[in-house]
Amino acid sequence: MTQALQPWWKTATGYQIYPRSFCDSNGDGIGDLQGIISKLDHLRDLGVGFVWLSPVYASPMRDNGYDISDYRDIAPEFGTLEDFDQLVAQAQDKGIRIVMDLVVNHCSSDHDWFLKACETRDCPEHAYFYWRDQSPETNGSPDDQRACFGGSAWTWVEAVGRYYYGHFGPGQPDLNWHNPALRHEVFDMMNWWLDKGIGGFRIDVIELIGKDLDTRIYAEGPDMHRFIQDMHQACFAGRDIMTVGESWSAKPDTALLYCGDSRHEVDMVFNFNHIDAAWDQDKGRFGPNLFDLPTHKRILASWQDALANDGWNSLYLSNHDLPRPVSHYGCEGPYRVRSAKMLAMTMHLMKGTPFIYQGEEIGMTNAHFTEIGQFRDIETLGQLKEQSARGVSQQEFIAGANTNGRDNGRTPVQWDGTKHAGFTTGQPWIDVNTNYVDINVEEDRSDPNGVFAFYQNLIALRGELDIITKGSFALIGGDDPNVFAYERALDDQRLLVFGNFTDKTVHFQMPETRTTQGKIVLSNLYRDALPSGDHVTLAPFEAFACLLE
Ligand code: TEU
Ligand code: CA
Repeated sequence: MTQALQPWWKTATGYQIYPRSFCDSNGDGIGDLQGIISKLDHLRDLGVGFVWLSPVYASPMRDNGYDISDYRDIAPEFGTLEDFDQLVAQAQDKGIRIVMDLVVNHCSSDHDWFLKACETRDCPEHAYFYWRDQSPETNGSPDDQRACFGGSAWTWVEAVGRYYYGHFGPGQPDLNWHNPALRHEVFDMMNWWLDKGIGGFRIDVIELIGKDLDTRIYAEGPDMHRFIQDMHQACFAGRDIMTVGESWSAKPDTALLYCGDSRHEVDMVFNFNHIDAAWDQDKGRFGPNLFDLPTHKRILASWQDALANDGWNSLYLSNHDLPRPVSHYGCEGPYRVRSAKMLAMTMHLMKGTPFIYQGEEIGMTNAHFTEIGQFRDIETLGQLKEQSARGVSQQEFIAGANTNGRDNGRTPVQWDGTKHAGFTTGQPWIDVNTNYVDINVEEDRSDPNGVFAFYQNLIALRGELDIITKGSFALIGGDDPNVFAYERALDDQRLLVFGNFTDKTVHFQMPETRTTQGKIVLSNLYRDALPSGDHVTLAPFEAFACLLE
């Protein structure tokens, strides 16, 4: 049965670039657009079809660009609009689309809209934001809502005699999406970028744009889907683009409301169910890592089931807010390379679009900072203040931040073994991981059995086997504590995928005795066939995929 041609973003693999840490072309210690342009061949060789480019708009960089002060200009430290147009054109020549990060739940407190709004109540821009008057019962601030990055979510502005709302903090005032004039400004700006030929948008914290502060509903508010449908109608309809909304609230039973084909909202969501399931209830990401494989597998499988016949999954383990996968789920020691490959295979061979985060393709590890002064992330430093006030020691906090803090993924990409890992000829804005001499692109790519080569094969396999993008998904042995195994099926083909998440040799019970051997299509160790019988023995962090026809 011939199936309809799939849109490009269902067969492509994505690659996220955090521009500040990717590659510095002018020696100021900060990555930039020309640095990205200089590395496009690395991305072409890898085989990715699009880049998710974290924000490069003008910004005071309090949150490294997730606080935008001019939506229609490039931050000077990243380059110019001409550099951006050059990036889009040169990437396109290499078959790579540029998907931009769109942060419109909030802007920067340095944005002209906000500066005007703070001067007088009598300008249209004042109503682009959420304001509250002094509330006597709480002797000042309208309520005790805490901001994500520490402190109160409400900040006083003397000139207008009111408090404004900043979900993340005072430097990132929330935009009032209930105001049609604000929505129009945003949609107009989005179309300006889309008309420049970008491949789409990753939309930051999309679940927050429908917030209702009167009823204190912050995520997935009553108007969220209406606003996303407005956005789709105004900007996405009729364009050959990809849109993915970041939602920390989406669940399998709400997923289709965002990305169901008939919803005309976004194509995919980044959900975080498999991420924050391992977070401490009280300390969140700054607590211990509570990872449990059966829970992890069950969550991933629930998303595969929810979007089996409609909508589409994003597949990822890391991004600019998360720790490095080999450190968090795999092994930094003798099995680093093998565990990096296992993690990649078990994520990429599920149904959905995989996203590789910069450095993941060579198995970069967490930062392991030793001093508070090495941390740069606004959230980490905000939480340090809050947790210190609660008596948490610096050493205890550093341990938590090194486990799950956002700086782990923001140390510069390690290109080679020269000073600062070839990232910059200047002083890097954040320390380069000290293991760069051994772990870098040049070193890894020189190894035919390196992580990069494995990702190349994995991405190439996606293009060769329709079963990967079209087949059904079924978890095998969901309760097994060591192995993530699943079966993909398409017509009379089966693809069995196995990944051992431990540093031990383990035996995995097959659900039924298999007589056929099948063909190993990818493995991170040598293996020539799937053994017949009722179990499989897997070496530490071994992974393989076997095609049965
Ligand atoms: O992140 C959403 C976000 O809230 C996460 O930062 C998460 O809730 C928090 O780290 C929990 O510990 C997006 C961007 O990815 C992030 O980089 C921005 O800082 C944030 O929104 C604000 O724009
Ligand atoms: Ca630079």
